[in-house]
Amino acid sequence: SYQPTPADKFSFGLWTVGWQGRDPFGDATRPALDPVETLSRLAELGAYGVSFHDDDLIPFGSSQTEREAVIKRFRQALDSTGMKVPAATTNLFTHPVFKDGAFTANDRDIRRYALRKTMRNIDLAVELGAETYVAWGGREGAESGGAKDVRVALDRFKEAFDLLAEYVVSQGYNLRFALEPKPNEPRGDILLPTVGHALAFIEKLERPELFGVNPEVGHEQMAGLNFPHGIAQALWAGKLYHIDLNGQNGIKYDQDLRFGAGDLRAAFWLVDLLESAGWDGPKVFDFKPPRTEDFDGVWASAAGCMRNYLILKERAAAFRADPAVQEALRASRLDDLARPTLEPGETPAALLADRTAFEDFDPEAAGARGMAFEALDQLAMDHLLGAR
Ligand code: GLT
Ligand code: MN
Ligand code: MN
Ligand code: MN
Repeated sequence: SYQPTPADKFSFGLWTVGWQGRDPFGDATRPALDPVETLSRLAELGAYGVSFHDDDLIPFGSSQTEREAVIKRFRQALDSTGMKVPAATTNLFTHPVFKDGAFTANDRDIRRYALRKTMRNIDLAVELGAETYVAWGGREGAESGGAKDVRVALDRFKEAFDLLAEYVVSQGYNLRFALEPKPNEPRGDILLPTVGHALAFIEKLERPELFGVNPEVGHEQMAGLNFPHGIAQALWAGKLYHIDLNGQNGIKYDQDLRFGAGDLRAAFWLVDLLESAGWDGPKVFDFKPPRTEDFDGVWASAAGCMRNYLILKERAAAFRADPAVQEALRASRLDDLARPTLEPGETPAALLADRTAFEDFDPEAAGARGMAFEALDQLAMDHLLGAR
């Protein structure tokens, strides 16, 4: 059945269904949603949890008393709906103070403010049970070359994450950070633009074990990259700490369509990968119900994200279980790829002594062997389209 349950661990950002449809050319098309209503609507649809930016829950500029009242009411709604908060994050992009970034803003006082704002919401995230802290540096970037000394900005980025990691450790929090790459929008160019950039950056931090990535489908696709390949490399590196699922049609603005819309084949291979890798973290939808929609459309869009994941999960399982697919995988020599290229303990000298590897190797014959990938891919297509 395609009916989600909390065991499927589907989670949504409060800002997703709560998006009011404001874009650079048009005003809001929907009123604000009460986060408490969001919790009950998503729970009814079968979701597991929500994540939030500090300002999604507690409006920017709230007094301490207002803040406490909001948190108390939200916590009660979590208890009554059974919804979880697997992750949280900081809004470091909406207020004009962050127009040149937060952790890498040229202005030092703004960088210090950004750190304090983040530390404050880390405390709340941990109180509400979050084990992952997402960090999307949407305004960490530039529109012009002279405006940002990128090497120096990366020093400041590292400084910020090293401080936050030290804070988390000193507080004894069970919390890891997931850095979210995006190539552009809202800045002309954003630092850590892809999964690969973020993975390399993490290795320069003082406590790399506390940092992984939060790849978002559309963000890699905005850069023309293969999302399942990016996820595979993050998994291979042991660095997939969170994932943002949505849909995107190629290299254009960040569409944040519901999961399954956009590049459907990439979505199929992504679900196949997550399921075969045994990904047991939450499956988080970071999408925007289009501004054409009223609230019925918003909840239909949210339900569609989960339904499409479950359909693709069933289609991927059918693909893997099909004997014709297993035969086709062998014909394409996936089993051979799984075999180490060298014998156990084989040295460079031993490889040099192996005449079959070079002197007696026939590159013409090997080059003439077909790979049978088209037949394999058509089987995948048949399963995806429900034709097998
Ligand atoms: C914002 C962004 C998303 C990030 C969120 C976390 S906020 O909507 O476009 O991709 O995941 O800050
Ligand atoms: Mn995201
Ligand atoms: Mn996006
Ligand atoms: Mn977004």
